[in-house]
Amino acid sequence: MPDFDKNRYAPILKEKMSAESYRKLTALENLKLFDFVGEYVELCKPDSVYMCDDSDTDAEYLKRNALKLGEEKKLAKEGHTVHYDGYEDQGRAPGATKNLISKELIPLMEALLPKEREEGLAEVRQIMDGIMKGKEAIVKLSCEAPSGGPFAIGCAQMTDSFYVCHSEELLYRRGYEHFRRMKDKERFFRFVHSAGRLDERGNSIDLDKRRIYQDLEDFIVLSTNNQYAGNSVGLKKHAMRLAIKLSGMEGWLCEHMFVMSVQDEKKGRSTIFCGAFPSACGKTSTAMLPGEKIIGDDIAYFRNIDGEFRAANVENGIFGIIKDVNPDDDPLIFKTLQTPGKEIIFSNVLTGPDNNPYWLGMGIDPPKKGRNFSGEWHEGKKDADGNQIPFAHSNARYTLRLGYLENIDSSYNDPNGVPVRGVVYGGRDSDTSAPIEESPDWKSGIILKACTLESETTSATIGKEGVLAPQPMANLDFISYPIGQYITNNIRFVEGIKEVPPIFAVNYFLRDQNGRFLTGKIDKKVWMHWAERRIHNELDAHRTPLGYIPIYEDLREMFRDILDQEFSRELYEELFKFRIDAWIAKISRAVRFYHRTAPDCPQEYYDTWKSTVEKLEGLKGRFGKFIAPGAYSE
Ligand code: SPV
Ligand code: MN
Repeated sequence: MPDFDKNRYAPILKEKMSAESYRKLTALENLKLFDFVGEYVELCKPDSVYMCDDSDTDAEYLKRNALKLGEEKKLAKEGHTVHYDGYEDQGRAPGATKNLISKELIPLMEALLPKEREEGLAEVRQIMDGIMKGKEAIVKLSCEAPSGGPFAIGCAQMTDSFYVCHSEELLYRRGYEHFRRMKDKERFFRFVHSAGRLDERGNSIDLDKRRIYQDLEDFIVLSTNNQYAGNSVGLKKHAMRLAIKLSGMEGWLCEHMFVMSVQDEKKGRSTIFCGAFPSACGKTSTAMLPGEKIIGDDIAYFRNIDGEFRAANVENGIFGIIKDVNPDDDPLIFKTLQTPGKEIIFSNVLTGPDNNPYWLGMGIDPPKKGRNFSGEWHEGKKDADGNQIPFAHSNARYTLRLGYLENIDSSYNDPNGVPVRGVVYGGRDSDTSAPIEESPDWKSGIILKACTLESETTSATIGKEGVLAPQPMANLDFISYPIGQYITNNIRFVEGIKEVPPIFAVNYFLRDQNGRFLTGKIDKKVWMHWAERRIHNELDAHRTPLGYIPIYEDLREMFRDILDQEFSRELYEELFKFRIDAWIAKISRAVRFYHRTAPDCPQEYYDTWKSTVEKLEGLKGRFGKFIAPGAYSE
């Protein structure tokens, strides 16, 4: 047991912590944790410090204080609360986010929010000096992925926001007991967050001093003057950036992926998929497809365990986009969100005069006034630039425990993770990629599908929406070591894997000339079942220059079987024609992107992109601009 009484932080911690909190901290016998708490209490100067353990009493304390301090307000239904982030704090803030790295690495990481480490630390530490004055700091321990297995990582959060801790309580597994079992030497992630000075609505005032700085050498994240969960909740995207760095060092992967299982009830088969989609591109709704089972909707760790490709869901809950959650498109989530007695945090929705939450695309007419992310709101309210303020924000969210969902997969808590049989990459483009295409092999899937993934920007990050942006592996916002090396690690991950899962590329956003979506929202269920049956070698496919697509008759039958819908050959031909020019343009954009952002990208990958473009150019002579499904062979 370390002699904590002789530690330089003992006096300050004893002064600011109750005897019980101090006992809980020292009982873990973890000097690194003690020093972490001491160092940041000394710097941030909270009035008091509360140490949580895994008890329900402490979980209640967090909830109660979030309400008492006004960070959350009770809604009409029991257990439901609403939280508001500031008007300019409604999404992740890439402009304020930096990966702190050594000078030598900066030229290799220009597109990855780099900042020289010492300089960044000095800057943010200055902002943090005294930032918690007048407040209580909470120390909450959690565990990413189920404790007791190879995936688990301990996490220590210190914050002055009870909302942040309450969110972590819903989204992650409690970790005090995990820390008790952890040896003193074991690495864990650390996060310090402060919402900073608050206005009368309880929102961060000093947004000019908003910083989200990842120290990738010391595995610690310092986040100031913000509240939106993607900026404040340490275990979410901060931990993800740290985990990506760690996985790169240790030879595993941390991906921006859901984990779900497709159910073939007739055959009694459950097949696990992981899927990467940039924010707001259909990830949660794929993971939550009716009739299938969910394991996680946002972040997955992959490990090779005895030659098996296994994944663990890092989280224990969902921080999901609420826009368009309605009884038709997301029946399961909609039902859960309407159920009293579940502990759910709604954020940045409209609170109506009836004290119920309303959101965009809910399928219900909202009240004409209430409270929203702009404060008191009434229909027609305008912002400072004269633009109408919508009744709810398009990045409004819900936070709930996975365990509330009827469709949770029973394996979601397995410390050894689950065996992955298929990997999906989903982009968002209106005129290039087919609804589903299987790659011929893992490497080609990574280089031609995952690396060329693009998305139109969405409201999940602050900035202009609707701009086509490269999104390698849907992970660009979180990759924390040079991209070339990251691609190589993705390719090499399957070395030694006995059964390498096929890679499928999906796109739910193809449009016709009038801008209308060509596919229905529920059609993704058919694409996923097609992938499932391909994995089990039950279906043939047509060859394309980049992979395999479904045969019309198979889809017609599956649309009937699964959705009770007719699927016309005409629509099939339109959806699955191979768009040669669009693909050449897409690959060329990727090449320009890697030239600009990944000086360490191996020549071999450029050679693949170049030869693919040449091959496609050559096909134009034979086919024209489009290749009809079935017309191509190798
Ligand atoms: C995403 O935007 O990818 C999310 C929500 O999962 S956030 O926590 O903001 O990153
Ligand atoms: Mn995400």
